[in-house]
Amino acid sequence: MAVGPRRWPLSVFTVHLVFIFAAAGYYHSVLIRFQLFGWSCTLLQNQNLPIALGTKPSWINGLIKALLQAAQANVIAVDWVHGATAAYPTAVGNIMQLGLEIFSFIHKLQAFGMAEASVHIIGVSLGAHVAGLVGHFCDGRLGRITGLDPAGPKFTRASREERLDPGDALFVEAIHTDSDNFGIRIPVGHIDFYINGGKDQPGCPRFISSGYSYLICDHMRAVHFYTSALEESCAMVAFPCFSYQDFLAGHCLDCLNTFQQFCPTIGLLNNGGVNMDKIPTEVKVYLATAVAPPYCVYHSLVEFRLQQKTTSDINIEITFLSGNTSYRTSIVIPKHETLGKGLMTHSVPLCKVEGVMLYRPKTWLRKKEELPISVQFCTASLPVDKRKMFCLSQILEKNIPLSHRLTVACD
Ligand SMILES: [Ca+2]
Ligand SMILES: [Ca+2]
Repeated sequence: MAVGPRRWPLSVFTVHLVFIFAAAGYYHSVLIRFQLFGWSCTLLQNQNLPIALGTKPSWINGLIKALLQAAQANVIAVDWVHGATAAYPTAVGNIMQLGLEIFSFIHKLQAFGMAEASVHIIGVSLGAHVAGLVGHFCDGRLGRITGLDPAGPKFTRASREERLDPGDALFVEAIHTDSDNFGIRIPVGHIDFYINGGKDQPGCPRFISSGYSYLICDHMRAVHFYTSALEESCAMVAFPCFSYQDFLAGHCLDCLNTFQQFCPTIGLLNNGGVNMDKIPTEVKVYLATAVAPPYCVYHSLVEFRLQQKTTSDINIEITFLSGNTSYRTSIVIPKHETLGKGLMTHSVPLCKVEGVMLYRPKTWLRKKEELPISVQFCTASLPVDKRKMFCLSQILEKNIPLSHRLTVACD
């Protein structure tokens, strides 16, 4: 791989790979655990920041523990401290050799009866492209590759042979959390999860004064999401869409067209839970999350229909009430239109939401536009099944909140 001569800008990159050998063939009933110390964590030199060399990342034990609990599998962690503790372009230049070493290791395990299709490689950041190289050397016969925020710099314009791509394994998935900085922007798998749009993560610091955390929080959130998903406290289901803005606007409500029905889920389900003979490639899927573990939220469509068009935008605030917790969003019905919709996120299933409050805030408009409006409010959890939609018709007056019981049956 070509390595440019220029010094790479301030950057933090890690090369981490975790293998899962599914409980099959030679290793059936045997749990082999390789936990290697001295994991690499490279913080490139900058006047204001220290250099941390070969520090074992705090998340590695949690990820391995979650993997061992989620699957009957042999887990092998790859320590690459000497290759990764370098300036970023040097580390990038080293990944070919690392890929060959791991390929050779897999080849040796095959001699003991291990099937390539039983291998799942999880690679973090630069490690995702190492996984891609290994998969490329195996002619795409590995079972699965999971890229956790695959590195972006030097890879966005690289050839498919040089970076992770859908040809590298029977199923390739990527979880994008920092695609505006350290992560790759383009899709690189069969399914690409763009968490909260894939650029910035809720709860991560937005100012450089937060130091190290500011630099890596978005990037490393992919690891924390994945670990959380393995712990299976709740499902992280995602939905195909053109963009995150379209997803939030309620334009992408199911998986019928792209995946024939089943929506992809982060975790260890076969092919991400998608049940198709041939899974399409480079499909962007979106989901929103909470700010802290277990991160997952439920997504519901909220929509309003007016009986009559109006000559000004209608703004309506919606609040879901569940116990002492409330979830809020607002919808605009554009002037001269009758439909306005959006997405509500909440940490309990819609069937556990007890009430809904609708509110049309007061604005400085002409008297005529202050008149009560007749609306139909509807909601349904994603993926939307129109037969299970909850609807109610109301007259909304300005500045007068309306509360109503919300009764949606649990599946
Ligand atoms: Ca590749
Ligand atoms: Ca970011």
